[in-house]
Amino acid sequence: MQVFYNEHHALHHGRHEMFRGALVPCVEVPARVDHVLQELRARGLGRIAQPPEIPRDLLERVHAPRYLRFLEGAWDEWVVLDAANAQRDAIPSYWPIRGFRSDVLPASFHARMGLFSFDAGSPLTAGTWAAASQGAACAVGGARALLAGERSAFVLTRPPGHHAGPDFFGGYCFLNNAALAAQALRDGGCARVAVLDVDYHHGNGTQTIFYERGDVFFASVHGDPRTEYPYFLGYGDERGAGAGLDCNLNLPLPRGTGFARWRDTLAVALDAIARFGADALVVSLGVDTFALDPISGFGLGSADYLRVGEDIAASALPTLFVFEGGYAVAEVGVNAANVLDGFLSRA
Ligand code: OKP
Ligand code: ZN
Repeated sequence: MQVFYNEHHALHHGRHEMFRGALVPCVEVPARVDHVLQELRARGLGRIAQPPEIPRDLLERVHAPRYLRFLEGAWDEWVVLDAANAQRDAIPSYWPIRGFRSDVLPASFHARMGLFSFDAGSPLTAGTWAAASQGAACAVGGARALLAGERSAFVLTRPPGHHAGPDFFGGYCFLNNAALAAQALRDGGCARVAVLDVDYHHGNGTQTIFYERGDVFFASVHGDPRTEYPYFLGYGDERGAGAGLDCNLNLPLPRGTGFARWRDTLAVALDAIARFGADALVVSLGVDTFALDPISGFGLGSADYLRVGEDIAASALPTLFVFEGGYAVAEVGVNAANVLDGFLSRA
């Protein structure tokens, strides 16, 4: 399996995230991806492939140009405000919620930080753009591998992507790698693409990007947003709109759900994807469904991930795995590699 590894991922290394009134150490750390790479090497599982340059017009088919311009220059703006800022990451403080204007583009950097984000837990750092844009390039490389006839590929990148929307960052995500891959597959000739999101957290960014489109189906199995992040999207009654009506399927499950019920729910998602008639599948592969994950609440065990890979392979679709969450750092490599091994054993 070709692996598009983001060798610049460690340039994004947040120091602290705002969590319920305290600045706490970031959980989305470079060691996560290092462990996955190490496990792939130990198993002889992947061949590292070079990502292509990412075309600007592809970025702009998924993200708003003014958001991309902001993200690209944000760190430099932040440091110009105060030389001491080089020692701390940028975190938003003000958001234009209901009744505020979001069409304006304030001169204030702090105002634009809020305009383009939805939480205070996703620090923007000196290397955020370099890491995120290189990660997005890896996603495009993976999509092109499928277009060239590969049955599968793995995009091993961070920061993750599935919370990033058309013009906002949050949930540790800045550019939506899975959405960019799906768009690249569409542009390369796949008429219908499905995104299956198995991360513990609802992929609100991916859902929002494709909500009114009938050419990309989004299915997600995740912690019930009534109690779980991102709280304000991911409910079962969100079915898509306009041309995208019935092309969005949310399958929320209560905190504490174990593998048997989770697997039955995955089958529901895979069934809907089969009925949609996708030509290719993008999997937002979060392994924060693991029982020991420090920020999540499902009960999957390491061996269960082999079954997850097997079940996905049974769809018989060209499949691109895009790495998302998974914060039990010591086990994240084994769990992610198990999904790929399970897939390959049936592909
Ligand atoms: C990103 B992904 C923990 C607070 C949780 C945000 C969770 C983002 C998850 N300190 N805040 O979907 O794995
Ligand atoms: Zn997650």
